[in-house]
Amino acid sequence: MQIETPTKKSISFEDFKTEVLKDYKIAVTSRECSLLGRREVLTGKAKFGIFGDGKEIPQLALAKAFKNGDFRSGYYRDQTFMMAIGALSIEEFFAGLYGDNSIKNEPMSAGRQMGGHFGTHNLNEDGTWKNLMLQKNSSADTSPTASQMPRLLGLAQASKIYRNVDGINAEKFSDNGNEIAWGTIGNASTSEGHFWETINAAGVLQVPMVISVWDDEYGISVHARHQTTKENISEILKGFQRDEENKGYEIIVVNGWDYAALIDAYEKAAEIARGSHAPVLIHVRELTQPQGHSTSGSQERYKNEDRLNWEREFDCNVKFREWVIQNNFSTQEELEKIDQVIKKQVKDGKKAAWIAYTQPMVKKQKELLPILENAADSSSKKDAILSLKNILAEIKDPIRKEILITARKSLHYLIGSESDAKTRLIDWIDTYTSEVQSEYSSNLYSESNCNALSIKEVKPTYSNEARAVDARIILRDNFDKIFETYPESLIFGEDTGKIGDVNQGLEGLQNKYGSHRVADTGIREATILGQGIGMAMRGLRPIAEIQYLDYILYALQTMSDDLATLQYRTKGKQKAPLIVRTRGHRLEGIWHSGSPMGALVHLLHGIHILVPRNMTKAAGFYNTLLEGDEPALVIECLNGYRLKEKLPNNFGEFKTPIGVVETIKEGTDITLVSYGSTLRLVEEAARDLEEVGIHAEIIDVQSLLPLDINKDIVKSIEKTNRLLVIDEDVPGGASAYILQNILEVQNAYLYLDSKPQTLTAKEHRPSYGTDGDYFSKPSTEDIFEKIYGIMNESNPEQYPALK
Ligand SMILES: Cc1ncc(C[n+]2csc(CCOP(=O)(O)OP(=O)(O)O)c2C)c(N)n1
Ligand SMILES: [Mg+2]
Repeated sequence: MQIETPTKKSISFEDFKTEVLKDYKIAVTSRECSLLGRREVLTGKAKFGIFGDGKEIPQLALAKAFKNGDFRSGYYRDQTFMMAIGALSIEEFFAGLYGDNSIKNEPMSAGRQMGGHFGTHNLNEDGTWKNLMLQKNSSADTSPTASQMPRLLGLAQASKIYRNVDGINAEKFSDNGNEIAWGTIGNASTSEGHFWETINAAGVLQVPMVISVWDDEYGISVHARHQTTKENISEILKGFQRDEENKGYEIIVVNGWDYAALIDAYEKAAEIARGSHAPVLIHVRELTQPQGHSTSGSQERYKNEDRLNWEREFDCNVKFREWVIQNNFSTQEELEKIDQVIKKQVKDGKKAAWIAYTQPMVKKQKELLPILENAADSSSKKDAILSLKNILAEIKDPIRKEILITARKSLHYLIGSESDAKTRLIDWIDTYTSEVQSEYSSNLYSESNCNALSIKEVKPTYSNEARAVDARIILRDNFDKIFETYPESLIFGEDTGKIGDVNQGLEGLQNKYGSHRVADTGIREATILGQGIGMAMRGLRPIAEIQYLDYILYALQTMSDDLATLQYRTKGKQKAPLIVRTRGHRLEGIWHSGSPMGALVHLLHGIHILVPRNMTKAAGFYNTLLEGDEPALVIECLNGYRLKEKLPNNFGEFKTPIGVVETIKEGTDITLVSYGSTLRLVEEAARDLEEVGIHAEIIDVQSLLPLDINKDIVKSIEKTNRLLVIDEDVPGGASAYILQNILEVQNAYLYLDSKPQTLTAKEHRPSYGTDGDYFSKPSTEDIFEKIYGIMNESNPEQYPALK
């Protein structure tokens, strides 16, 4: 018998039945995981659970349309999808719930994220790319609602680039741009700005993005009437619908319990997106939450009886089961048997995950107990240590924290005593700590051979007759060389394309390299960042341009939550070597002379933050970064484009090292540490100070994250015994961060004869008028007087008071 439903392809009844029953098993397995998962939380074995129950059936349809090379960017409801593509087993699901730190047991995030946050391994052990065309890919989830959206745009745009740009080695990433980026988002999360920004941008860019809205009418307890105009996302998006005259979206509405209709919907969406690169929105309605939002709180508090009854009836698994029986794919009895087998499988899988999670720690507990006993025997505080030991011995499945607390508290009782037993305890604590600490702290940055810090400096070279040119020319000619050398590199941003950026650092390059590689974008910083992240995750080398540093705040959430955490939250299994280019520091007014470097440093650990003092240094950073595999933010000096710099003759080759400071003036009396635009003022002040007999040494830190990896600043302080850190951030901002490093990490306090100080901008934002900077940020006179004051205090005879 041949049947026509539900796909257009005609397949035999038997084949279709096999597929339906396979789906049924996945749906039941996933549901059973959710049910048992909740129990694990209620019994205290897991802390928190957020599950995919009530969303199973649409995810099976999505998985059918999902091909190798495709990417998902979704959220915590997608366990069924992950199971359907073979990327999540029962054991792994529970390992995630327990927060197991072993990447082998918990491949999604090695216990770094809550359960329900998914991702695939896209990198080899050495940090190089796997062949992403041989697997189904999921970018690593993040918890903030809609934070998956900006990245989704870039994942989709990568296909557009691969289809339209010649010369890129796409073997591991693309087959002529046929890959779809599939997004998922909850109905309530569509209220976020990121959703709207991404939807508009994908419509403009016409990229193969299929976004599914899982609509269960709620966002935790808040009903759609508080979330969405007309309570209907597809209705209000109708203006985006494409037609004969205009490109736009294909919008599909389908009920989440209707297996056959869902398969049709996803097949149609895939055809459109793969073929024409038009984006598609699938509004999946009438979904439910059988167990409520998560394990914290119960839905009975905000759903009435009618709603709860409706949810029971329209539970997608219940409806699917009815459909399977009605269409004679199986019988009630057969399905019950399947259900029983799966219940047992899930229970067994859960047990196996618990054992795999707890056993290594039980082993350590057992190892520690006799060491504690021996230590107790050798101590006058025997009873106290034995009591700690006994408490630990009683814990059935101890976690690392409990084991280490016991060991360390016991050691505290041994202060002042000496014994072999104590030495053994100390060794055990040190070994165990160093063994496990990396499970929690590794991979914030790349640990591969091409991490940015391993790339060596290459100095710019100059011909004898080298001219001094407007500094923007140096950037332009260097970018030219970059685009010539790296076909996979591209740059985009506001005014980046046609006019070649607002300061013409890209002048003429769109004509030369085409509008896919040197591109204008809409005014939408968060998704400019997202474009970069997504494309970088698919093997391209994007440079995302944020027009001014003051506007990076729009993109900061995406940088901080997504880009900065990517390596860490996947324990090095995904990377996005995105370069973010912007310009800032002093110029004019609140929104064109910001230098919020402390704020950025604090929020962006995981991204290199580079603050070149001129355009040659900046160009050198771009060259370094393109050879590495890490994300970075490069802040060019906004007032530096028209200053003259000597024209190098090795564009594309000279490299500014990352994390290495540079001494730009030698001196013996005081060490001045600064960066960026402020440095020119520091240099001026230092020249003036020479006139009064003060010889200052000036150090340009060049990169804030990481900062002075060779600890060179302290070497200068050993000589000068005095320190002033100068910048134009607020008091306690980046200058305090630098000072903390110099005092605490580099131990400079050992060599100081004067109070180490900072000189910063005022705590308000810079005023606009022509003298706004003068009264808001440190001036040459401020710097001079501050330093003179320090010298006066140390030797009033030689440096009599200024006033
Ligand atoms: C930016 C942000 N705000 C708040 C939260 C807390 N939060 C987690 S899930 C959620 C509701 C999301 O609802 P919806 O998008 O409809 O997805 P559902 O859980 O219903 O599938 C909220 C408010 C969050 N994770 N991120
Ligand atoms: Mg919802």
